[in-house]
Amino acid sequence: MKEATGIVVSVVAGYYFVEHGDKVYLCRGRGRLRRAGASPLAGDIVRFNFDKGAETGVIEAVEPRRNQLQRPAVANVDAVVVVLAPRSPQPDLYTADKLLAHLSFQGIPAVVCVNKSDLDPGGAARYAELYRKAGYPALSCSAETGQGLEQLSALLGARTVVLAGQSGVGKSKITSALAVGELAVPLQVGQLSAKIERGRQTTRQVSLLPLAGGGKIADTPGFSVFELDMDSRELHRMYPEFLRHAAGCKFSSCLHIHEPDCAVKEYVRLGEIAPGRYNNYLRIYQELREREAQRY
Ligand SMILES: Nc1nc2c(ncn2[C@@H]2O[C@H](COP(=O)(O)OP(=O)(O)OP(=O)(O)O)[C@@H](O)[C@H]2O)c(=O)[nH]1
Ligand SMILES: [Mg+2]
Ligand SMILES: [Zn+2]
Repeated sequence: MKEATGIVVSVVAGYYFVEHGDKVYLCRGRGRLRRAGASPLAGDIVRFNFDKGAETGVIEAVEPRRNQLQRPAVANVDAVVVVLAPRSPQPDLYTADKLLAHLSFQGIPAVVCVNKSDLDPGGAARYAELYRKAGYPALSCSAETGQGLEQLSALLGARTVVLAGQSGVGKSKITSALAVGELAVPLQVGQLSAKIERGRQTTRQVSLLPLAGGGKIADTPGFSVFELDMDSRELHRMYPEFLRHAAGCKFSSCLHIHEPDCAVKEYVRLGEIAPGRYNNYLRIYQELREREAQRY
């Protein structure tokens, strides 16, 4: 028996694919991990045992996580790429802004990627500029023509990233364009494939695929509505462009809504802060307020 440290690159039907060196081991987890509610996730750094020369092993322990996404369940995420398209589908900036706020609250850096630039180059550039101006790393690309993919790959570098965004924006196509090769699948998986295929019906499979810069990328299915879990008074701090100007507000507690002498509102009026971002802020704030009111 040999002990090693590896990273979980895929979870399928109760099996863990653990990458160590240039090999992937098919592992089960110790029962006590599950009983302790500490089942490994994709992205987890784990200690596992394997027999020399074997491709299978057993996960003994999971290292503490830096962070954890719920949907998809991925640990130790360095950045989430929020993918939009200028059309087909029409961009839902309200949901994008809500997701960006959520990520900021979780302390997970965001990158904005406007895909399908081939369908509307001007529109794609404008959306990318909108988010760059707000303070996010943002670019436009086309997974269809390849335009901008090198810049995206360079931006992601050695990070572990997850793609998120509306259904149909091109997350899966970007993933296959950026991933270098397939997930190295242990030979043993062939023998287990029938079982794993069955598991696929019920288990949402997450795989971290290798990126050219040494990082890893996970695709996710388009998300539906999700609830923000923060105090309404915290929301304004999730907007990088508000933070940049908030020092100019009369009140240090300014939420940039009804307060007098608000620098943020002034910058919105001047067009320095995108009115669409500000209006989505008001809308999300109102939703949080309503939820809070229902609680009491
Ligand atoms: N014209 C054009 N079409 C694209 C581009 N990227 C993806 N598509 C197409 O858009 C459709 C949806 O792409 P997917 O990659 O499946 O989208 P997705 O974001 O993974 O969607 P979900 O898995 O449903 O969340 C497919 O028909 C793709 O071929 C692009 O850059 N340009
Ligand atoms: Mg997809
Ligand atoms: Zn203000």
